[in-house]
Amino acid sequence: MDKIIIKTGDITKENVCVIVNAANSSLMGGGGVDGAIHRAGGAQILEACRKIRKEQYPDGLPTGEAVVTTGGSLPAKYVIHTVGPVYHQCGDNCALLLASCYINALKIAVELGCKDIAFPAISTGIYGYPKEKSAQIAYETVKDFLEERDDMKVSFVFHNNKNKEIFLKTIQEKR
Ligand code: AR6
Repeated sequence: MDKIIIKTGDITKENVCVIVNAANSSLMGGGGVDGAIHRAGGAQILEACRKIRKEQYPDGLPTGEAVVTTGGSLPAKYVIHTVGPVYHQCGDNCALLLASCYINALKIAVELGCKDIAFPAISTGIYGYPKEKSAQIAYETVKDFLEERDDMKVSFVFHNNKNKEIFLKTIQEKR
């Protein structure tokens, strides 16, 4: 399916309308892809996150939800920040919460009028989601969504080849 692109790289370099950040509920930055996005995107992103916290989510962004900010100095125009589930805390809701991250981000991208979006492998780093399980959920969720929208391109951007290979292997029989 050429509406889905699977690649290795640094998501902060993606020249798309919107990239997705695997944030935490504070929206104040952190390590992993979150840290990379804030570093590369500059202070404008943090400023916008502060405003969202103050005006919309004083207690933090709940897991599975998503919000949008400027892309600051990134090539991407926007960043959608979502909070993935912490694998050892989400119990029976893990799959649903992870799928919500993807769905809510895609919905915002449509509202923004974006025709392309790039995702990192949400929750598979510090939050410990098993990569095979996350691959299945991410791929199926995006694939289902794209069945309704043939004008949208979705990239899955992996930080290294190993993670990309795990993803490809897991989804192979579903392509
Ligand atoms: N481009 C693409 N993928 C990346 C990049 C990058 N520049 N950097 C890392 N990854 P993680 P999480 C991959 O830990 O598990 C933060 O501190 C990485 O290899 O960034 O959702 C937040 O503030 C991994 O596969 O996000 C939260 O506190 C994937 O991105 C917490 O981590 C996600 O790893 C969120 O944890």
